Amino acid sequence: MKYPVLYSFRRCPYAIRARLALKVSGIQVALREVVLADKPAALRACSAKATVPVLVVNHQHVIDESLEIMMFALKQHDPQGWLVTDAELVAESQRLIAYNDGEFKSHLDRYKYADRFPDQAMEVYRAQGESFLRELEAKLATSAYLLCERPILADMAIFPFIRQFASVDKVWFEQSPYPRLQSWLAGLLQQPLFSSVMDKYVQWQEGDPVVMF
Ligand SMILES: N[C@@H](CCC(=O)N[C@@H](CS)C(=O)NCC(=O)O)C(=O)O
Repeated sequence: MKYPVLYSFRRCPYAIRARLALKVSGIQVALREVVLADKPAALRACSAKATVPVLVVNHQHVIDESLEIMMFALKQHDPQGWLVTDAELVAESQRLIAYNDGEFKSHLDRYKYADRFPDQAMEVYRAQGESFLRELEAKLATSAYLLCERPILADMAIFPFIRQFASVDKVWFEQSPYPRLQSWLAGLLQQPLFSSVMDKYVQWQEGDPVVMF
């Protein structure tokens, strides 16, 4: 296999951020669409935790963290300048992404799958998640994107998760007191780059022809 292999799942926000970075960097990969309830043995064989996304480069170099896949891609080619060098921006970007992937993701899961977490009502989980929405809304009051006047790594790594939060109850999100966040999200979703990473693929099976992404 000449190309890196990407194990992906269309709707997974971690996989979306990885595909965004791979696509913008122009790195071609062979895509293997995973169904989480029926993970292929080949995925388990290369990554014990078997989460998606996983990128396998040269048959042996396994990258099984979405942010690391983004960095791998952008370090090779970063035509939109998602990687910044300013130390303060880098630190703030890392802080936001860490909060997103940690506390916010946990609130998001509870809000999205509230029936699986019957301790609290859905609205309680949503309110917990909203503290991040408030923080992002405040950031967008001082710049067009989260940390500066153009989208950088933080925007691209975080918006797939805000998209998922918004989709739980679109009517609620559209009337929520976060107008800047709504426009920021809508703008990023309207980018051709986003639609270019959201094509639908059938579940990959061992022996299938290569599907280029
Ligand atoms: N820290 C990982 C998290 C990836 C992750 O948790 N992906 C979810 C799908 S959205 C997954 O594969 N879950 C495994 C499962 O449901 O079995 C990353 O950034 O890549």
